[in-house]
Amino acid sequence: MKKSGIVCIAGRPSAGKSTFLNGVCGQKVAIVSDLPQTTRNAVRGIVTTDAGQLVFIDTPGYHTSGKKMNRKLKSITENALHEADAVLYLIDAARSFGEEELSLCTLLKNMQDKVVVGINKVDSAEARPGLTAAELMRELPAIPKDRFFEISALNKEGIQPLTDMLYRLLPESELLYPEEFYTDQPVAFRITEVIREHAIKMLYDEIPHALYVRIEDMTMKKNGKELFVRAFLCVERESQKAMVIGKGASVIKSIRLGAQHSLCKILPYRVTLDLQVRVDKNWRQKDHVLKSIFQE
Ligand SMILES: Nc1nc2c(ncn2[C@@H]2O[C@H](COP(=O)(O)OP(=O)(O)OP(=O)(O)O)[C@@H](O)[C@H]2O)c(=O)[nH]1
Ligand SMILES: [Mg+2]
Repeated sequence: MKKSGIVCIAGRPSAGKSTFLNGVCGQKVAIVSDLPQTTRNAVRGIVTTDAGQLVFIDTPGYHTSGKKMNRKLKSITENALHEADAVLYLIDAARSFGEEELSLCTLLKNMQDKVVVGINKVDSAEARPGLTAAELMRELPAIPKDRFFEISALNKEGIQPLTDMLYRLLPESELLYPEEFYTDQPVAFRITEVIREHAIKMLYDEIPHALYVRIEDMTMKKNGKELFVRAFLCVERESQKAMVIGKGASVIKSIRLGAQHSLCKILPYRVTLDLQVRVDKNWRQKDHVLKSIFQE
């Protein structure tokens, strides 16, 4: 009987969770950026091998703040932990062990038997993996010592021994998904995420958190060879709209072309985007918008 189960990837913002997910799946499953709290959903990435199936759930970076949106992000991580057979706790070894790491340790305290630790970014000159491991062992002493792995998610180094250990923690079971699946995300969601990734890159210094993407229309054309998508890039204020459009519409054009190019690489048909900017005042306070972003 093979081993199959759910592995929740947890860690503070920018620890490298989504980079790990993409590397281990060998596909672009989740969007990645330097911006803390890039991930806003429980994104599944599926790895099937001779040993069985690892169903990873990437989660939003765990961060304690009382704001409405952040409370929702935290609950996504907490719910994913509940359904997990194993937890991959990723830590950025290039940053000091701070408040955020301590709040994760509190969260994981009662499930240390399920935890495998990925000490990430060991390729970085600032990385202090020995120190990071020692601090974690002090906080979560019941995690067995053979469950610590030094990795570079970016360079895909040290991954195999870590996934071997994860398999050991999973139950014997049939595959949870057909073996050709590498994600269960609906196409419309992947499109909104890729547009948001390009928008974050272009607007990083200005308004990266103030954005969300809504799809207005999707039509398949040319016998399934081309998907036409009309989408709105939504911001909170009128003043932000001008930044997103840019001088001579140069910013919105770069976002559109960049997203279109990336989508053509990950989807099995050509994608043509019509991208417009809309103002949705104070959307982060609106329940119906948050519901649609969180796919509830
Ligand atoms: N040097 C180095 N950088 C990495 C590594 N893994 C991830 N990064 C970088 O760290 C940044 C954050 O990566 P993400 O994968 O988006 O991090 P995350 O944990 O998913 O972040 P949130 O979704 O915001 O919680 C990006 O700039 C990545 O390129 C690594 O192994 N080495
Ligand atoms: Mg992420």
